[in-house]
Amino acid sequence: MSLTLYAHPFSSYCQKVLVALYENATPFTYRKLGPDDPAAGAEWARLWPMKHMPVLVDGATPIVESSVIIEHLGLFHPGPVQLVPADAKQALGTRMMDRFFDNDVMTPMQAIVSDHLRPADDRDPYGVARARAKLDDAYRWLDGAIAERHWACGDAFSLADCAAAPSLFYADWVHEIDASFGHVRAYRARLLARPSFARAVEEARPFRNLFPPGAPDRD
Ligand SMILES: N[C@@H](CCC(=O)N[C@@H](CS)C(=O)NCC(=O)O)C(=O)O
Repeated sequence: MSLTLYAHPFSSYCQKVLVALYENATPFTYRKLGPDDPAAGAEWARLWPMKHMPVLVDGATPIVESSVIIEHLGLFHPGPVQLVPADAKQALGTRMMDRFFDNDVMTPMQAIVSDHLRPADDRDPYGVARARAKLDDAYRWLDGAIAERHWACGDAFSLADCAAAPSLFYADWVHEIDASFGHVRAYRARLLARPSFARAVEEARPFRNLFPPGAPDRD
């Protein structure tokens, strides 16, 4: 069955899925969402009225939720890089780290970014301060968790690293990872050097001017 991805290159959750696709050189049709292609946007809204990206269509079946999409790819379009371990017990650890990156890094990062999109009178300094504190908690915990690991769950690149790459990439932009969290900084650098994520970052580079808080001049 042929695969079609509705996504935007600058979106963190879309990058998470793009990393999985690039890891295995999985062929797909890229329907880029944006003002240049209103037809793609209309198809996407029909496929998933919640209007979250990314959406993958496999044949005629839409699949939503980045983690589910990556699990789907592993089951129906496997490649040499197995992103979710076949062993059910080992897979639990991978899914736990995937949830950590989505819930504890991506969510507070998005809260800070979204605050910049609010009208000036409707900003939420309390929510932003809480999000910054949550990111510090996440960085602190992660620094210990990965101290002796190359990737999020050990030696093998996994679903959890697909989630980690864009979440740490953008989280560091809005709330810099303190130098005292050296393991997290080094892990983020390893993710940036991974060819699949490096490609996603390059493809997103032309959109940096759209980053609501303003993109830093690095990475
Ligand atoms: N839980 C979803 C989250 C997807 C998500 O939040 N995507 C963002 C782009 S990074 C989005 O679609 N934002 C627009 C919206 O939620 O209306 C997933 O894992 O796919």
